[in-house]
Amino acid sequence: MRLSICVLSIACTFAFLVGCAPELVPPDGDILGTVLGVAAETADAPEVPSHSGPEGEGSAVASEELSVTGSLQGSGNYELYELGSSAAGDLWSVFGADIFSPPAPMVVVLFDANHSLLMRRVVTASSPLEHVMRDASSRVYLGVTPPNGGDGGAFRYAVRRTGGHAVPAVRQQTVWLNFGPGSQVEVHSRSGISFAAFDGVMLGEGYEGRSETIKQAIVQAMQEDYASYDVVILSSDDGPPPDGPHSTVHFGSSDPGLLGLADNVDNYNQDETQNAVIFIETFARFDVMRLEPEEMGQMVGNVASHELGHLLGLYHTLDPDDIMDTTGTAWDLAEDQLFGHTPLDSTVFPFGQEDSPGLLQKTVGLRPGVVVLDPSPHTAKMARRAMIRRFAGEQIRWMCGTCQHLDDH
Ligand SMILES: [Ca+2]
Ligand SMILES: [Ca+2]
Ligand SMILES: [Zn+2]
Repeated sequence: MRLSICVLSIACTFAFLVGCAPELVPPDGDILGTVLGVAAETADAPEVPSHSGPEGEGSAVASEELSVTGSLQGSGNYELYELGSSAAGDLWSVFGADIFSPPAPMVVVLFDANHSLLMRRVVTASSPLEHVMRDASSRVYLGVTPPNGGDGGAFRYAVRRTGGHAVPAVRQQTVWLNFGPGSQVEVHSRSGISFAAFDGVMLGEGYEGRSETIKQAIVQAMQEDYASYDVVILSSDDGPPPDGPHSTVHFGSSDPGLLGLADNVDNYNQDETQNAVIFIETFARFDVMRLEPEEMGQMVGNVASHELGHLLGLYHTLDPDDIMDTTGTAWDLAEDQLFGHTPLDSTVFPFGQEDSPGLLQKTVGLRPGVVVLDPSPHTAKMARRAMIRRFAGEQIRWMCGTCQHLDDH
């Protein structure tokens, strides 16, 4: 097997990929990284010279098994290595080599040719990253960055590609929405939480007697968000939990800092029997917005779709119109959000995107009857909203003469 590699060694807070993908250079960004473009065609190719950046260094060797070595410290710093093309059924394995004592845990990711996230893992000496390619990709990139709250440090990884593995089949997911009471519900390895059945008044006094309207809006929002995918969403109002394997989204309780919580980010939905909770009472803080019951239901539904997204393998993104976003305002959260193809939140990786529709399609598959996923309406809607947001922001600045003539006399 031959691997053709191109090393992109970048370790700067605002560095972006150049050379192989010049379109990614932001119009006003600084290009601080240096690119080493090397095509090593044979297993005995010479070692690629290492690049010493201002805050990191890295190198890679082409063979059946690549060795990737570097050092990174501080959040926002990362390195990218181009690993060449890859076929569906290729298994990529990234092992931490135990040469440092102890080796620093680092976030290791794989991106496809579109810089969309394929897999993410905190790699340590005992915890490798493994990923079977669902689709062929003309390029695969390996990314390394220090973990959140971690210092980073030196790393050396063995990167192995072996072909011919079975592509994991897509698998339907059943989800039960529990609006009833909960007893000792365990989520994200927290101690069990108990709560009473959902009631609109938990969201604020203005929602007293509006429980049914709000619940319907929650269920409708979630069913819309997952309408293209093979996800069956059932409500406790329609019956008891299904007999077969299912995940549960609970609606109850409160948390001082959270709207929702999921067991984990379950890459490609390895576990069909997980829990998430939507902290209904926390939403009472939005009572001041005087949202209609339908709007409040939309807001809760966005969060529920977000937590279910984690249970199906989705990470945080940076687009207030996207369901996996965490950066928007409460007003953004009260509007209809969508699964989109959007930039990753920097806490996931400081580069790249998440193609949520693509990942859901590869994980649970399309709903029977949906033949081809057409993301264009979603993409167009997001683009339109982004344009409106920019337009509104500019209008407000233009109309404020005080700011423009603040120091005139
Ligand atoms: Ca899961
Ligand atoms: Ca929606
Ligand atoms: Zn989240």
